[in-house]
Amino acid sequence: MSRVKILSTAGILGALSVLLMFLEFPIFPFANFLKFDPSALLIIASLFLFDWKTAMFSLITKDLVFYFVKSGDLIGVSMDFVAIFTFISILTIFKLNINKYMKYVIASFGVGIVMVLMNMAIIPIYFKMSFSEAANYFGLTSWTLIVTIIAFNMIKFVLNGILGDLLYKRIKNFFS
Ligand code: RBF
Repeated sequence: MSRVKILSTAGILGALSVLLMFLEFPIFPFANFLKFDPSALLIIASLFLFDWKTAMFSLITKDLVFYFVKSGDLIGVSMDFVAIFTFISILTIFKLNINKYMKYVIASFGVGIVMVLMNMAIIPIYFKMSFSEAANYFGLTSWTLIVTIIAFNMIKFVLNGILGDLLYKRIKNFFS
């Protein structure tokens, strides 16, 4: 497939994933700034169909378009970007020959750890209170907020990984 075709397909996948971002909803009502949406599945399909660089192109398209079309929330979109970037990067460098679903679970846990650190840095800026004050504000302790962030990211990425893989299997012949 030519580079031009690959990049236009990647752009289309990114633009389509913006539509899926509109389906976002909080998994845990008490931490409603963490919103699940199925858009990462198209970025993951882009990774499986092509490569890391092409998937990054789809991801940048998705978050740029979503920022301008819907959210205007630079921090929220950036957090989604970092989480998906981490997931596809771990899947790319992960070379152990294990069951693919185990890979999704391990990569999602990695995303969970990275996003706990990101949330510790960003929550004080976003909510203008310390991490532990924000946890109390949501009716949680710092530890239960950490567990919530890990659980959220694991649910988001295991589901998107499975759906992205299913879509990839359905459309791969079309692109070969
Ligand atoms: N998205 C994730 O995938 N994982 C996160 O850990 C995460 N943390 C966020 C923390 C804050 C303070 C905000 C504002 C957003 C966060 N997001 C995260 C993105 C959020 O779930 C949603 O996709 C965006 O806000 C776009 O609506």
